[in-house]
Amino acid sequence: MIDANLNRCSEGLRVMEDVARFVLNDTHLSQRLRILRHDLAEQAVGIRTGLLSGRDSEGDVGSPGLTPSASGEGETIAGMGPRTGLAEVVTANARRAEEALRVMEELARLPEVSTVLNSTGLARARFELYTMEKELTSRVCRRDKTDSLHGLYAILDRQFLAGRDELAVAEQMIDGGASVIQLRDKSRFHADSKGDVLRVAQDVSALCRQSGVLFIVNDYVDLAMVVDADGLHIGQGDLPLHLVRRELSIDKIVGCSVRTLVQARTALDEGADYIAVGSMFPTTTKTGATVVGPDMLREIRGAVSAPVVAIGGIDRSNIGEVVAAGADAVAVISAVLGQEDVCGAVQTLVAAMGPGKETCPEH
Ligand code: TZP
Ligand code: MG
Repeated sequence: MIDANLNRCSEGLRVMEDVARFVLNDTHLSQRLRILRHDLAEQAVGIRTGLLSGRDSEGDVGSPGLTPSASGEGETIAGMGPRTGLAEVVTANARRAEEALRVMEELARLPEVSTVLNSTGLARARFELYTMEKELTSRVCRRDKTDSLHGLYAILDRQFLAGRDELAVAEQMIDGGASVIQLRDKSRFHADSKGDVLRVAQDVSALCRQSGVLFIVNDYVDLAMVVDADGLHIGQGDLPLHLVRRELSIDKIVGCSVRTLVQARTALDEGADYIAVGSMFPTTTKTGATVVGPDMLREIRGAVSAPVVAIGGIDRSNIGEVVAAGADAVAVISAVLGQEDVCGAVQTLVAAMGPGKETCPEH
């Protein structure tokens, strides 16, 4: 049992470590997982030869024999079915390692085992692993979302709809090829209008989910939570990042508006998943917006590895400039909502972003 569980645990930890290392490029997290794996191996150093001598893989009644698959297509190894994504791989392997630690912890309570395994140390390792599982799962889920932060980031600003229906406009944005839709409402919900925004947010959230488009709520963490949006976007004057992060579930992303490299670094240090740099050009949409220009975008792009969204005064005439400055995605309000043909406006902008960013409407 000790031999099997030492192997189980280090194998599970190794999978987690490799995800942190090769997928997330996270030195800190992969190092923490490696230390845990090494500490465990160290505990068993004195008994390794004895464990190997007692190993009988062929005679193990639980060895993974080949069994016919449920679908009838060939054979699978029992308990080794397909996984839906990397997050599931992380969960399965964390469980495996945690269970193995628990088994060893129980064995370490026996007098004959307590001389080689330390139950307190194993319990400590298990709790450390629970924390790392949460961190790693969160990072993998959020990375899946930020992977979609390319192309056109269309902002559905309720104050720029000129009487049009939100859901119809969102549909046109999606048809035009938008990769992300953000719901923005700066009315501060006069009187009883918060219920209206909630209904709109619910509808647009469902539409985006169905269409595979990322849905972000601007400013309001409560709305983002209630409608299960993919994430929240905040500015420099909004609730601090660590507070919104605490409220949102671990798979949600948070974007932050910045004007300078210092603000960008601070936002990312505090846990932002992406940043929006603006204003790129003069705009009348946001009062008091400071124009920082594509040069600021270029500087920030060169200094950070997180996705960078360009925003402010961007239209078909200048979108190429911000793409050339390194924008991963381009956020617009008036260039889309200022046009009667929303779908066409989005298509034009997507096409102007250049090859690789263009998409074709599916319906
Ligand atoms: N943040 C910086 S500039 C801006 C925001 C929300 C306004 C973007 O709107 P437009 O019409 O695309 O300039
Ligand atoms: Mg804000």
